[in-house]
Amino acid sequence: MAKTRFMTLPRHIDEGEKLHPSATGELSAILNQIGLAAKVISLEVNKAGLADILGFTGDENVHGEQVKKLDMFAHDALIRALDHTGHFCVMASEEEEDIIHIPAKHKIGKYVILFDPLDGSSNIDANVSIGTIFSIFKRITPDNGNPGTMEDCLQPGINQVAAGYIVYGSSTIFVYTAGHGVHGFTLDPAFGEFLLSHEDIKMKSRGGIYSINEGNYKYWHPGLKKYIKHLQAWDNHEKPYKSRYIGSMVADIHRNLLYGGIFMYPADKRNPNGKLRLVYECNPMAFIVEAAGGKATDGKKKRILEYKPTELHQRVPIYIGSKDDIDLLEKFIEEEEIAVTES
Ligand code: AHM
Ligand code: MG
Repeated sequence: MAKTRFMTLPRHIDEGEKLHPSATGELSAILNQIGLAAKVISLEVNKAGLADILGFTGDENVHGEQVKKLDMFAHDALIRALDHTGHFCVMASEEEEDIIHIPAKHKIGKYVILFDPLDGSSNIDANVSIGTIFSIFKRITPDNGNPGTMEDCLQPGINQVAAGYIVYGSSTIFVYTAGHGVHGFTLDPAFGEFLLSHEDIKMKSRGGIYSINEGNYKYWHPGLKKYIKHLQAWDNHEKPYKSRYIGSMVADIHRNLLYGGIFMYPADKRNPNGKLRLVYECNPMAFIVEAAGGKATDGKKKRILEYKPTELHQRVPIYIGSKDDIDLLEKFIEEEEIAVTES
């Protein structure tokens, strides 16, 4: 009989840290706290829509408390799970304009966290998968007990020490990497524990799925238009690529990570920097996908992880997924640019 491993998220993180004698256990503690926030958010996401039926929408819930929008609920849950731990010197959230300081009553630590509390939130009302994304760095300002600064938050993605996401879908799944291997844990709602379900995820070098908002076709780079036509043509492959686009980056990339494929949010004529945010969305997803053997660039051969952010809410074009798919896309873009320069 196969042995039941009961590899919970805390145990897995703990065992991972034991492999590094210099580890202090801090990163484990951080990831565990994020797991806790994820359970709280997951419960609330599962109740989405019930508020109307139970008649407590409007300004106050049954307890006389303000009813929060789900994305603000997720934002608050993460801050409350993390700000008192003594591990962080500063935080930043896609839901807040400026950096978030650690309250003066709590110890200041050596880590920095940036997060998108609920990505794809326009999908909530339709019961479509959404997610939380996080990115962790060590501070670069002196670790002397002083609060962290904007400089700590604007580090290139290559400096990340860990990153992860949680998808609230048909089940809730927590995926993280601390740089070596990407691991996924599914929440067992009966135990309230994340259990190892996807060990050491490796991305196929070539996939069969492309994910992009094709409604923007008219505004695309001509090389991108040709690339998509190439994927759709029968004569170029055994069969055409499948088009799959949820409209939640975290869920789209999670699927492609497991099945192989390419996700794109390009620059176009209307949005020269695309739509997605470098520090909250692109950096952590790029760190995870690269750790699984995939690739993430801006379509012009620059790694997402090598961008030096200049502002917190900066956007960047992104092509992310199976390595050979990204290479081919870049070839199409490059060829078209050469053709334009030569004409
Ligand atoms: P959000 O952070 O406001 O939820 O926006 C980000 C989301 C991504 O999850 C998704 O990939 C993208 O927006 C979809 O945008 P579009 O509707 O333009 O295709
Ligand atoms: Mg988002």
